Amino acid sequence: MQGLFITLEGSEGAGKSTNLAFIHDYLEQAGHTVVQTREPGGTALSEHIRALLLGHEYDGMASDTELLLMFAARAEHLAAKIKPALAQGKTVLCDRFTDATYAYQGYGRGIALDRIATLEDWVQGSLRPDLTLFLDLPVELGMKRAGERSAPDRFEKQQLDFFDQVRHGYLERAGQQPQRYRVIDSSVSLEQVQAQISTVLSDFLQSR
Ligand code: Z5A
Repeated sequence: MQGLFITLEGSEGAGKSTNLAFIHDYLEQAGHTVVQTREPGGTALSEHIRALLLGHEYDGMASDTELLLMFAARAEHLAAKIKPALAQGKTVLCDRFTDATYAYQGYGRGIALDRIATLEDWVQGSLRPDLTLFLDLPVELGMKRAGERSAPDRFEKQQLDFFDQVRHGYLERAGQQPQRYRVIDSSVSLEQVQAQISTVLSDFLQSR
């Protein structure tokens, strides 16, 4: 039986890294064999592409280059890791996926969404996440939280209006695809965030 494909998304400073281990543990305790991975990245080649995308060596990279590198990394990740794991019945927990491409390259950079959809169909075929958790919080609060971490990468150096567009993109897509997307209010305490996550995962697993 094909495994479950669960993705975690978040606007800047929303707490993805903080909550990944919690989700991983929850799924394992529910009896799933979990393959945790991330995008861009997840395989040796895709991690090389990640370094190009997030580092500052190519700060002026064209938006189309950025988009195509995201999908190049994704094609490799799907072929070498995600699809084989799903075929073995494993649950794949992926830190960001194509919703991030719509949000950052589409809504953030302004690339036409139908061009992204063309690449999505080409690279993924019919594969889409079974469940996407979107950790949401106001941009100012997210930037404040993120600012208290390490030096910013190429994306984290963007301005407030870019992240406003990214958040708007995620929320718009969540509204369009309510069967798959669950929006988690991440402006509250970690305990309250994880209580919401537990409810979503419990409902989702019961519905399968
Ligand atoms: N990207 C793209 O453009 N297109 C694509 O297709 C894909 C990705 C796949 C790297 O992603 C970049 O790639 C990303 C989008 C782009 N750029 N950005 N920005 P990433 O996922 O690797 O990086 P990230 O977005 O910075 O995520 P992160 O490392 O998981 O960070 P985070 O969501 O901001 O979470 P955090 O580090 O767990 O939390 C931030 C701080 O808040 C930290 O100090 C926590 O202790 C604190 N925190 C967390 N939760 C709480 C609560 N509830 N209360 C108080 N404080 C909290």
